Amino acid sequence: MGLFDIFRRKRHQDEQEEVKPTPTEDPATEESAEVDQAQDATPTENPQDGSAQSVDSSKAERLKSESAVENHVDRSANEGDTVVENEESSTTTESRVDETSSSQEDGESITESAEEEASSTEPVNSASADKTSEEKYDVGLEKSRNGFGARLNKFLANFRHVDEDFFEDLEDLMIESDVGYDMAMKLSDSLREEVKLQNAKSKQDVSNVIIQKMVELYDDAGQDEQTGINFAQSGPTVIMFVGVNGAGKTTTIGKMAARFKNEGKKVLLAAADTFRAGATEQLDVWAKRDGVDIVTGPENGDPAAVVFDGVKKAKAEGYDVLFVDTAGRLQNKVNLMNELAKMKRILTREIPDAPHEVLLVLDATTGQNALSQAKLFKESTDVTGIVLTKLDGTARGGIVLAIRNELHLPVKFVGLGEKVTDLQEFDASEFVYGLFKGLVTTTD
Ligand SMILES: Nc1nc2c(ncn2[C@@H]2O[C@H](COP(=O)(O)OP(=O)(O)O)[C@@H](O)[C@H]2O)c(=O)[nH]1
Ligand SMILES: [Mg+2]
Repeated sequence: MGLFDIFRRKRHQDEQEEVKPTPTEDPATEESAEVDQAQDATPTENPQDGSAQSVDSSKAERLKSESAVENHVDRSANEGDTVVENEESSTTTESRVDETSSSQEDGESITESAEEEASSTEPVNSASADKTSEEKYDVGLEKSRNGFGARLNKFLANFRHVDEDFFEDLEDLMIESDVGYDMAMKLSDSLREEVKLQNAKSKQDVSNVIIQKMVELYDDAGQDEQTGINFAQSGPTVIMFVGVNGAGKTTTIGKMAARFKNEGKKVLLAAADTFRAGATEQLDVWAKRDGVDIVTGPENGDPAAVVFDGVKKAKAEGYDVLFVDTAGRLQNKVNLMNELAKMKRILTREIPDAPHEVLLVLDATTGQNALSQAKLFKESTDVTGIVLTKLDGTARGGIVLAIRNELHLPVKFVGLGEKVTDLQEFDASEFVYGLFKGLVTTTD
């Protein structure tokens, strides 16, 4: 069964369960009626008749303000940045707002605030631990749904004819939502055919066709993807984490270690980011919090030596998983890539099929920048998968589509929040559902 069929089925079930709030008899102000319409994908053949509206106005208000915020967020200034230069732009969403990467001079303050945040992160068994994976996706993708989704909705609410302008505007919208140029073009090409074929005319028909095509293109691009972790047949599984500073490597290791430990695995961490001040301590905080062991080295010491100690210990003491944290930058890009290659060689010498995974950690809030980083890392390291962090912090969840389409690397985990339990295995159907559910109705 294709991804879109799963999507439709889920949507249908939800629609059956949804208790639609009674439509406000009072047509209220022009404005709120308009917002309702933009939010709700239900076709309003007769806009004077409020019967098709089903969204309460508080949600609409929030939607309005969030999309305003979204428009305000500065797009990553330097699309062609190199790995090393990108470091400055990889901060939290909040600090990215209204800031171009080049204006960020003070790298240290970013480091500190990132670490503060990491250490203030709730430990395991926080309240959100009770949430199902579906709920986590739902909450974590709220911003994207209200950004990307609502823009699409507004666009559809305003269109008159499916003509050339329509496709051009749609392409722009897709590109601005980080879907990627290539994907946007593929989508509009296949839509031209499909809209004709399905004789889609109403807003809802066209909306359904767009989402269907987007999901299908996404589904097709990921046919052979392996999203699970590749565990060793026997002996320790070695998972190496790479990515620019601030992307979320250390935090992801902390979260993933907690998860594996809870599954009963014996976990060891290797703090091979000896370059960045405080990086070892940050990982150590996680080790203590998770109750797992850690191997460290001196600051500015040889990271490969830490890897060596780690893999020796993992083998000798029967660990199930070894996580290797690495530096996001060294003196320059070449050094960084050489260092990563050296670590890999050491691992392979000790365990021939190690590293079993090289996970590239990307910050979803950096959009196209994350994509260009990924291309650089991919060129010099055998990346086996992506961890896409801070999806909760972006209104442009389209990045997931671009990753699959342009990088052909599986997204294996996603970060949907800062809590230890907010790291989730990537689930394509939960993802597309969380993103687009408001835009499709299955009832004709
Ligand atoms: N909201 C949110 N914040 C995250 C997520 N993952 C990481 N972060 C934050 O991103 C910041 C940088 O993370 P860190 O692990 O230090 O990045 P590193 O330099 O790649 O090791 C920290 O403040 C983390 O709490 C996520 O999925 N959602
Ligand atoms: Mg780190």
